[in-house]
Amino acid sequence: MTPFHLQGAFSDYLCSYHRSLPRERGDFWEAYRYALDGAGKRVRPMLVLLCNQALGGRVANALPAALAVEMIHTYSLIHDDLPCMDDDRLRRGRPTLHMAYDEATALLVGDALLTDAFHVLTTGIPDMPHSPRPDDALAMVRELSACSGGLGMVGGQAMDTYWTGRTGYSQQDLDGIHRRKTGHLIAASLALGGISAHADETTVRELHTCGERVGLAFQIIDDTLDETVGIGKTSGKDLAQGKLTYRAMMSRPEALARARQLTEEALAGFKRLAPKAEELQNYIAGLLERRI
Ligand code: GRG
Repeated sequence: MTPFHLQGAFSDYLCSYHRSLPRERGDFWEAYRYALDGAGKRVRPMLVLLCNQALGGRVANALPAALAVEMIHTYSLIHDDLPCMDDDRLRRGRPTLHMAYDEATALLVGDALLTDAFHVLTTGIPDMPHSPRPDDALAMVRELSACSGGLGMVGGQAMDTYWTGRTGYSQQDLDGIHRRKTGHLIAASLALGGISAHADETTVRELHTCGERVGLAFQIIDDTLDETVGIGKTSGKDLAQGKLTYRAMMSRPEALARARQLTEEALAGFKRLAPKAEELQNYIAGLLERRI
């Protein structure tokens, strides 16, 4: 399948999930739908699906994992936008969830997305139940929980919060934060793609390692985009808040060169690991050129 068709398969799957959600009194489910509806780029689900395909897997086996990583990513954005964290009013070109609803609803929707992601990962969605092999289900839960929790994304966010407004950090601190905050979920997306194609443990570990490089490159590009107006989120905020960013540490050409180098290393790894890696490689190379 081409990336276009995989995007379509993911959108259909997401729509089916939407349709299956309850309609109860109150804002909660409406806000939950609003969160999932946003015009995100769906990078992580695409990495799951493309990696699954590169390893000769079946797309139906990868869709639950693709939705699960997008749900965790969406929860992280919702919580990151809250007044107690980044206090952002704009996300994906429209009001953040706590602005469109309220803080309590945003907190609860984020909590629910995080938890429900593991349900979707292991059981699929009501219209399309999924029963992964028990060893694959266990491997996916291990990978996704480790990458999203304290040792992964949340821990990276905590380090980011610590360093905000402080000086005296090194490039190692910067890489450490972003490897966890951004890199781990992207690495998990590639690892889950591998597991859904029944790849062996060594291959999955290597997919994860290559994925961390893709994740770091993705963050570097995100930092360069912080200076751009009109990309659907508040521009220049990282700099104004004294955040630890690659742009605070190096020039734009240096940052872009680092992103290119990390991407090339990752692409070489995928070529070695996956017999049909071309679509995956092209997609990852394209992330360097993104404008949003
Ligand atoms: C609050 C638990 C918690 C974690 C927060 C991921 C994160 C950690 C915060 C989000 C803010 C941020 C800029 C994170 C860096 C990762 C990143 C570049 C997110 C944006 O991802 P895109 O560009 O977003 O894929 P879309 O909207 O396209 O899905």
